Amino acid sequence: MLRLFQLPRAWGIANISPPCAKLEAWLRLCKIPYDIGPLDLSAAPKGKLPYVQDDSETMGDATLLIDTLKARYQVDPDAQLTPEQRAIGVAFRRMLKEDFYWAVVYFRWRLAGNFAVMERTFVEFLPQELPMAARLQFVEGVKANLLAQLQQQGMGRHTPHEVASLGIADLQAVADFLNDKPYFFGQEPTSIDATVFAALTNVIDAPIASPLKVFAAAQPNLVAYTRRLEQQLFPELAAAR
Ligand SMILES: N[C@@H](CCC(=O)N[C@@H](CS)C(=O)NCC(=O)O)C(=O)O
Repeated sequence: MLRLFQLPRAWGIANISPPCAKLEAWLRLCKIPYDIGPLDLSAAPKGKLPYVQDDSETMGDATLLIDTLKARYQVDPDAQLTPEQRAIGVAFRRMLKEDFYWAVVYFRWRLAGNFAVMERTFVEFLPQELPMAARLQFVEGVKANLLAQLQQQGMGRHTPHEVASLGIADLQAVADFLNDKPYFFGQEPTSIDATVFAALTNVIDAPIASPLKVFAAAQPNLVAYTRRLEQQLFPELAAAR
C-alpha cells in the first residue's frame, strides 16, 4: 500500500502544510488507499514534505506525485477537462503554490504572535522524550530556514501590508473564478480542488491571525467551498468541527 509521509495532523485541519493537505486530499478524491508513515524529513527525496513510498520507490513533490500516481493507479479526475480549463488549472495551481503559499508562510513565521502558535504546534510534533529546550531549538532552526527561504523567494522582502495585498489578490482571484460553482470547474471535483481546498483550509481554519484569514473568512463562497470539500474528503474533521 502507498505510504504517505507528511506533518502530523494538527489544528483540526487536513494538514497545516498546504502541500501535504493537497496530496492527502487528492489521494482521497481519487480513492487511492494509503497509510501514514512516521514524520521523517531525513528520508524525503527532495528534502521536503510530503513524499510517498510506493512499490519500494520513494518519491517527492505533491504536484509531480499527482501526475505520477494518475498514471500508476489509472485514475484521472481531470479526464473531462477542456484544454482551456487545464490551462486555467495550471495557472491557479502555480499561483497558490509559488505566490500565495509564501504569503501564508510569512504571516505564520514572521509575526511574533503567530510564531508562538507555530512553536507550540511544532514542539508537539517532535518526540516527547526530547528535552523541551532541544525541541524549542529545533523549531528555531525551522524558523530560520523558512525566513531565509522567504527572503530568497522574495516575499520576505515586503512589508506585512504589501504581503496582505498580494495574498488577498490571489484569494480574490479564486473567489471570483469559483463564483457560485460547487467545485472549481463546475459540478464535479477535479485535481485543482485538492490544491484550492488545501490553501483555503490553511487560512480560513488555521489559528493564525492575518489579513488573509480576515478576507477569506468574509467570502461566503470560499467558506462554503472549504466546508464542502472538507465534508467530502475529510468527513472525520468536518464532524469534529
Ligand atoms: N513543491 C513542494 C513543496 C513542499 C514544501 O514546501 N514542503 C514544506 C512543508 S509545507 C517542507 O517540507 N519544507 C521543509 C524545508 O523547506 O526545509 C511540494 O509541492 O511538495
